[in-house]
Amino acid sequence: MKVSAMKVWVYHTPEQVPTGELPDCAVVVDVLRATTTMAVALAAGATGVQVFADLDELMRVSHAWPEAQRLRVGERGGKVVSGFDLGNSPLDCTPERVKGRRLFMSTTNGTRALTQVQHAPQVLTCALVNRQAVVELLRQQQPERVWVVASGWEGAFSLEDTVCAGALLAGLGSQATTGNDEAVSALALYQQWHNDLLPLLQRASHGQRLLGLGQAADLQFCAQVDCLTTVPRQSEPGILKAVT
Ligand code: 3SL
Repeated sequence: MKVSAMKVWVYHTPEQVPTGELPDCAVVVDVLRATTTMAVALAAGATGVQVFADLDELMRVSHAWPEAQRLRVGERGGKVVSGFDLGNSPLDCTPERVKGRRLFMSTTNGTRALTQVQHAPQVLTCALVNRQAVVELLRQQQPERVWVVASGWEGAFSLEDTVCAGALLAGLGSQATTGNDEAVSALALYQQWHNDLLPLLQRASHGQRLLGLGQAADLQFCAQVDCLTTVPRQSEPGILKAVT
């Protein structure tokens, strides 16, 4: 009997993603903080998360949505975009705030990474908080070719996204083989740091940026592993819904 194995490629930034081809499944990672916030918001009862690269387009589309059923989430440089309801902190996504609402979201890197792979047949998002839930969904579905796309920071490598890619590979274990050197190094990074994820996030350049903005509690939250069972999955290009 042929045992099918997933093959997993890791890309450190959206810019590294190959053009002209697509995987069976793309998994977008932005631990600090977009994909953590998406998982939290959907777990807390948000009806969906719609992502935008462009703030004007977000305003135009969300304007047509009933006010009581929408939240505008905007982050640039780690700060809330002026006039937006929320600024990409997972701690703001309480059920009181998000339940029954669609989040219209634009962030510096995470939403850009999603746009890069939005035409893949299946698109999921992953963070440390929902890593095991993503592992279980992949195990059930057994896509042959999986791309893990780290959001990075403005085109540069980020420790927190790569360690999460490694955590995903560690969770898949013998069900997955590595497709590129980046995947091997992501796994090695996770094996080295899996007991010290908060110190790693605090050391990471974007972690430092967020600490400088007074977001220490967000780092603590985002460093937690496997505490949510919700997987954000794209239902149509740019729109994520919860799989629980
Ligand atoms: O770059 C992004 O997409 C954001 O997650 C960055 S921040 O953590 O909200 O500053």
